[in-house]
Amino acid sequence: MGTYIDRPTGVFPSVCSLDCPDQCGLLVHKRDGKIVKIEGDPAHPVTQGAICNKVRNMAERIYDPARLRYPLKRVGRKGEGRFERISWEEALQTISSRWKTLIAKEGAEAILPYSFYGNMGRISAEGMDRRFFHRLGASRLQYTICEAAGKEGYRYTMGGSYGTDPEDTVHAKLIIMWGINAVSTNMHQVMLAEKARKNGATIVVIDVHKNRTGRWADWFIPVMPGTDAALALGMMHILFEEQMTDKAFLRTYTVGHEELREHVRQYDPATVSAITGVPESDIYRLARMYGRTSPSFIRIGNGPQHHDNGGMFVRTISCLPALTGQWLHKGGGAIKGNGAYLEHNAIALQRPDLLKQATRRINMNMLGNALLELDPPIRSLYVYNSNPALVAPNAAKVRQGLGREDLFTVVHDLFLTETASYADIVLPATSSFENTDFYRSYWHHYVQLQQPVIEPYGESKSNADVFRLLAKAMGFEDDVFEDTEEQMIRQALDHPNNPRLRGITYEALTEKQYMKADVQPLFPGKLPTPSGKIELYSLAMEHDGYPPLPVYTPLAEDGELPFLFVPGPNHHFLNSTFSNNEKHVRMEKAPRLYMNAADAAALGIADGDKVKVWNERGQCTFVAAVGDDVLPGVVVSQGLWADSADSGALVNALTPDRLADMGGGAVFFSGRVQVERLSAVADRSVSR
Ligand SMILES: Nc1nc2c(c(=O)[nH]1)N[C@H]1C(S)=C(S)[C@@H](COP(=O)(O)OP(=O)(O)OC[C@H]3O[C@@H](n4cnc5c(=O)[nH]c(N)nc54)[C@H](O)[C@@H]3O)O[C@H]1N2
Ligand SMILES: Nc1nc2c(c(=O)[nH]1)N[C@H]1C(S)=C(S)[C@@H](COP(=O)(O)OP(=O)(O)OC[C@H]3O[C@@H](n4cnc5c(=O)[nH]c(N)nc54)[C@H](O)[C@@H]3O)O[C@H]1N2
Ligand code: SF4
Ligand SMILES: [Mo]
Repeated sequence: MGTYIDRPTGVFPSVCSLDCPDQCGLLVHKRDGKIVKIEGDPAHPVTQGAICNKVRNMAERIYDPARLRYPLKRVGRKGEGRFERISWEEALQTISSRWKTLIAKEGAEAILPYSFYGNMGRISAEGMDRRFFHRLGASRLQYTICEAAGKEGYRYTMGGSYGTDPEDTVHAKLIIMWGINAVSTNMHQVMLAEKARKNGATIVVIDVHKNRTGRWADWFIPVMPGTDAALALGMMHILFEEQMTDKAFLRTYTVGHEELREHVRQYDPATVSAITGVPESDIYRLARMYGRTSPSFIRIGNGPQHHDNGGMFVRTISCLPALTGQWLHKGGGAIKGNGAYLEHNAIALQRPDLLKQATRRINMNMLGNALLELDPPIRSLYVYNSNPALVAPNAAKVRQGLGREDLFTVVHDLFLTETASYADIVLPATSSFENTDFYRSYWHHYVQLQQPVIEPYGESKSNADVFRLLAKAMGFEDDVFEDTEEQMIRQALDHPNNPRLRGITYEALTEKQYMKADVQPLFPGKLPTPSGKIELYSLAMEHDGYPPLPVYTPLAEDGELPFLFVPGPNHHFLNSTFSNNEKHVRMEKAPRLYMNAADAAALGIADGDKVKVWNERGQCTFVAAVGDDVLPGVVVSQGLWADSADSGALVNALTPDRLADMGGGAVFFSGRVQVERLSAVADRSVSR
């Protein structure tokens, strides 16, 4: 048989490695050893052959002339981007000798690894790397940039990331997309919802921006940013008042429904309307629709939890399905994330036992602070699977930190990213198609295998290989660094604590490519909450210093500027990935600022004008998109644009780096800004 690499021409099964809930099954077409086409695998039960435009054009990224082929050392100033080719030997020698000296003088905690899920493969993202940094005794990163607040909020209510099986949502009769731009960010949930719609389902979208998803809805409900918890509490008020709750379900499977009923009396529709900007009549209509339709399904998005009150938002919304007993109806319930069903053996994979004594933890959302203010200081930063110079909040601070002359920085990536331009040493990374790894979705219930399809590009190496080499260079003799990818996959999937993975083995995956975990309905059953039930009233929250019942808390103070600024992701990039690929940038045209016509008129701004957006943290420029896609007082942008696009839209220059109410989460969407007209610009074509 041989491996896929040995066969220069053919079609090979694969999986999308990007940080996207859909985790599509792919078919990679190869001719003469090169990828010529990437399409969806029609046999994949969830993704069914459909993939996004981003990945359909992935080959252009894999073979982009700007892709890194060999290690580099910096010869220019930090951030300038001038580098010189070096050998792997020199790169590893430089890193290990700098680190050995540093550790002898200041200890290994002076070293900070910084990473995220640029590649979702578990070995690439949280496998050999963790072993290495545990053994090194480095400072530990808190992985909070994405969904930390919401995950915590959901856990308080439901005990962990357990939701509806998305494949069942075709049976739903009401689907609420709550703060999720699913057409762009979870397209297969949209495909499933379309099937439900053909069977009579209504689709409601609740968002601060009428984007692709809002336009696709049967009913779009605009809300003021950060106020959704109040809307959900208003719905609960009506559900109780109008006897639309499922009393048997509440008695059997929840704790605190009586306290909750009393508590939500204060959230009457008039009060809620004043907070959320949603008319009273719409609050009634939504609550009655929710109270009278079964099965109803809520897809809880990531957007609203990127606010100061994001944890409590998810905590609150996740109580709704219990009120009407939706968890007993096939396709009913909610999804925030489904990662807990597929939990693998992280202890075997990551080997926390290699860490001899606990080291400090550093929140990745405060990277600027960590680099500029920590005592004892961070002296060395090792970045992989992430591009913090673009994606981390308060970019000016982050870049000031990255610019420190005494900070020894190593960046491992496929491209010379904005972050890499600050590195002392840059290492070239393989793409996921060049590696062996396993993948588990945080939305559907499948585990998938990646086997290498193409040879490593130039001298590039996988994350696992680099950490093996670094371990050797550091003189670590532990045999955990000898494990192959295949062995690591076996160790990770051997997890007696999670019987749902039973039967999913390395062998079976090599044969089947994707396998569904054995997930049973949540109810009847016991949740891993302290009470075993859905916690509408949570003693654990009280213990942790939160109100035990869901509440609405206004956003934190963020100065006096008039607009709330919501800079989310866009359709053709994946966070900052693809923002440096010409084709993807062309598809996005230019960074736009969506604003309400009334606000624009007051500021003398016309559709298509160039505008400056600023606050005390920084400034950006956009093309104004004037209309009624956002409420007055709100401005929205989309996309994490590359410096190289010269767009002037480094949106994180404006975002706050304070932390959300739970989990140390990021608050990208709770910043205030001012908008100013720069010039009337000819290019009206890009404003829509
Ligand atoms: N095309 C594409 N797909 C992606 C990504 C990408 O960059 N591009 N990123 C991936 C990643 S890492 C993630 S985490 C997910 C994120 O994908 P989503 O879960 O869709 O999250 P966001 O796009 O951040 O925000 C979702 C929506 O929340 C809205 N929103 C913001 N604040 C509020 C609020 O207070 N209330 C309400 N109701 N809505 C609000 C925004 O307008 C946006 O439409 O997508 C993944 N998929
Ligand atoms: N303003 C604003 N900021 C945001 C967000 C937002 O909505 N608004 N969203 C936030 C969210 S939800 C997230 S998840 C973060 C995501 O932020 P990041 O995790 O930084 O994601 P990307 O920007 O996609 O960068 C991933 C990098 O990993 C590299 N990479 C890919 N595969 C590999 C590999 O195998 N090895 C190595 N070494 N490198 C690899 C890619 O080339 C890319 O440069 O951004 C956050 N930032
Ligand atoms: S980015 Fe998402 S939708 Fe696109 S191919 Fe990957 S998993 Fe599928
Ligand atoms: Mo994310």
